[in-house]
Order: sequence, then C-alpha cells, then structure tokens
Amino acid sequence: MSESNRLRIAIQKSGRLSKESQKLLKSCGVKFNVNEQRLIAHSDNMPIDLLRVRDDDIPGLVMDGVVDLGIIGENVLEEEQIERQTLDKPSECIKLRQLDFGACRLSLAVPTEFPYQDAGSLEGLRIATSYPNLLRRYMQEKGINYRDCMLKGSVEVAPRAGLADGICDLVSTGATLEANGLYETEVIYRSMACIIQSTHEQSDAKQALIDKLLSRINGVVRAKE
Ligand code: PRT
Ligand code: ZN
Repeated sequence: MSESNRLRIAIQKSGRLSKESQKLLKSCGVKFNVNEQRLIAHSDNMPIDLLRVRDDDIPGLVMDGVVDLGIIGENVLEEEQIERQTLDKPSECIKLRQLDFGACRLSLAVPTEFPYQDAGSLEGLRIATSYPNLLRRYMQEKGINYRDCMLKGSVEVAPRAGLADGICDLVSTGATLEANGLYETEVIYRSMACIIQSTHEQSDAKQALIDKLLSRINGVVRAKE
C-alpha cells in the first residue's frame, strides 16, 4: 500500500450515515465534492481524501491502518471488536468521540403472540440477527442458550417466514417491528455514530491535522447541544 501524506477518512458511501458524515466534515471546513460513481473524493482545501465504502468495511479499514479515520455506527464497531477479540486478532483503533447522529438500539423482538417474560423465554429458541457477536455476548451474560440464524438483511421477516422464533435487530422508531407483527422486548445495545482513529503510527503532520479536525468536530457537536 502506498503511504500517503494525505489524511484518509472512510465514510459510508450511501445509507443512513452518509449524508450526516459529509455534513459534519463540511461544517468543519473540509471542502469536497462527491461524485456518486467514485470511491474517493479529494478535498480541495485540505490534504484529506474521503473513501466512500460500505459501513461494514469501515472498522476493518481503520484497524488495519488502510485509512486513518472512519465514521461509523458504534454497533458496527463493537460487533467487529468482539469478532476480532474472539479470533485473537488485535483491533488497532480508538474511538475519538461519539457523534450526534445515527441513534438507534439493538434489540430483541418477538412476534406479538409470543408469551415473553424475560430473555430466559428465548432459551433453546432460534434468533435471527446480523449482529451475532453482540447477541452472543448479551446471552452469555444472561446464561441463556439459543440458536443462531445469521441473516445480513430482511431479519425482521425471519419469524413470519418460519426461519426463527425471534430477532435481534436495529430499531429506531419501531415502525419496522410493528409492520412485521413483532414487539421489542429488550434493548441489548444503544448506539450512535462515532469517529474512530487507527492506532498505527502517524506522521506528526497527519496527527496535527487529526487534532485540528477533532477540535473542530468538538466545536460543531457542542454548538448543537
Ligand atoms: O450499504 P451499507 O452496508 O453501507 O449500509 P447498511 O444497509 O448496512 O446500513 P444502514 O445505512 O441501514 O445503517 C447504517 C447505520 O445507521 C447502522 O449501522 C446504525 O448505526 C445506524 N442506524 C440508525 C440504523 C438505524 N438507525 C435503523 N433504523 N441502521 C439501520 N436501521 C434499520 C434497521 O435495521 C431496521 O431495518 O431500520 C429499520 C428499523 O427502523 P425503524 O425506524 O422502523 O425502527
Ligand atoms: Zn452495512
């Protein structure tokens, strides 16, 4: 990989975090134009390149030092960190700060007719999720055995399709659960977007730019509080 003097920041290409991530950087004075067809957007006024990728790829790109910073949901970061811990792989990144967008929660939900009392009601049952590591950690803490049903999408239709008894999925308004005849029973993780930095060695110039950007982000986020 070629070492660049420019700071590389990974943001979500398109999705729930992409507009807010761009807006945040623009309000910090980073000027750039995004071409929807292109992976990279170069800033005109600062030595910064934006890498526009799938959100799931961002923690790995930061931890492996391919990019210097990333903007990502804490849910995706935490899932990747547990995964790396399990595999005994280092997760070389630090969370610089939580941001003020991307709020959601990872919750357990079951069909409306399910006689749910507590998480123990799921003992031995199958749970569909895209977050197997966060789910496993929660269920282990509670001492509950369950069976996995790993789905990258359409998690909310799994019970009706007969694939699982319950789900563990992201919720914000709760409308998706309701539309699929499910109700939320436990919040297992609360998440916001956050900005993360690779702990791989940086040049002094890059670190100074990161410090400047972070201080501007602090200003922008505080001004809205
Ligand atoms: O293509 P790419 O892989 O980059 O995107 P993605 O489809 O994996 O992610 P995306 O854009 O859906 O979400 C990116 C991040 O936004 C998530 O990792 C969370 O940190 C955050 N976020 C905030 C949410 C939601 N709110 C959210 N409501 N991510 C997903 N949802 C989904 C949820 O999975 C469910 O399908 O929205 C539905 C529930 O919403 P409500 O309002 O009906 O409860
Ligand atoms: Zn994704």
